[in-house]
Amino acid sequence: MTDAPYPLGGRRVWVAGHRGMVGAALVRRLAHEDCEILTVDRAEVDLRRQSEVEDWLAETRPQAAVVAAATVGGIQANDSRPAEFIYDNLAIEANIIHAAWRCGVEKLLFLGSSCIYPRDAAQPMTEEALLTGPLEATNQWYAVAKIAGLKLCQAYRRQYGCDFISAMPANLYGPGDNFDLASSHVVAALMRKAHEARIAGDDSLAVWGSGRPRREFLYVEDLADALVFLLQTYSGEAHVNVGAGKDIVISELAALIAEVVGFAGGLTFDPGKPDGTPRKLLDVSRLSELGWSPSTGLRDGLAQTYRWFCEYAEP
Ligand code: GFB
Repeated sequence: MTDAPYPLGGRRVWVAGHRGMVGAALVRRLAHEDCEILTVDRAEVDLRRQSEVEDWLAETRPQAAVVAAATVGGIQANDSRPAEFIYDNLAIEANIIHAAWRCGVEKLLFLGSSCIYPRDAAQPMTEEALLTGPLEATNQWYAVAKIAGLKLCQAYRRQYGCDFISAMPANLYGPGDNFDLASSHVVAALMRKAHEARIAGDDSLAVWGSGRPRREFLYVEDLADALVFLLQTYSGEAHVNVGAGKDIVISELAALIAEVVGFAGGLTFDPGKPDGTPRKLLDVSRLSELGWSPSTGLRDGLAQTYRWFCEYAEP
């Protein structure tokens, strides 16, 4: 994409959070662009420490940066570790965005989440739904931090003219996901549980909550492609939703995962666990009008994720 408004060719691009599922996918995707990819390990730079972030940026001088670093987790992790979810994320994004301005980073892409929208937002959720109602209680801490990150980008754009943009993805899954049952999101959790249930010969798979909430799932390789597209082509104060364009009921997702994994037993539902937001489907018209759409269907994405799990993550 050499005729893009911001071609990456020849540029130094920092992926903050390259060990995470999103950052790692972005590094794989950026390898197809003619750019230099910069990364730094947590042991070297703690992104929650402002001076460490400033020193790193002053030394390495990237031209573009993607804020894929974050403290993330599923519904239970969000609900039980509110201080970490709000503090870590506020600190990481404030440090990176402020230092990026000071070091003259030309383009910065901040990553949020679809949980920034009100719990009862009309579906599908347009970008304009932001701050029109109360947040979902289980992840309000993370959501507030992500809203602040988006607002930081807007503020630095308005006051200093920085080309800082934000993308809000749907629920993500794919290679590199976290399969730890206490902190994982639903896809990784159910995949691991179905895998272990098949091996153990169990007759049922435990699904948290009622199974009735609906979620939209985006394959992480598709997200990485969208992020490269936005970096190169989009400049604006408005944030951009990135989604698959359709959602699925959790009970159906569980059945689909069981099928992909080859688990033939039934499903049980645990009402002791929270359902969270009833539905989270993004309106992706803005992104499709810009010219991007996803290419991986849910079944294919789940099959590829399961192959990755069996090869690299099976405990
Ligand atoms: O993926 P998940 O943890 O995140 O849960 P959220 C989605 C739905 O799947 C919820 C149900 O209704 C869960 O109750 N679920 C069923 C399970 N079985 C399981 C299971 O074994 N593990 C898990 N984790 N869920 C998170 C937010 O919300 O999504 C974050 O807390 C972030 O802030 C992230 O926005 C994308 O979609 O509910």
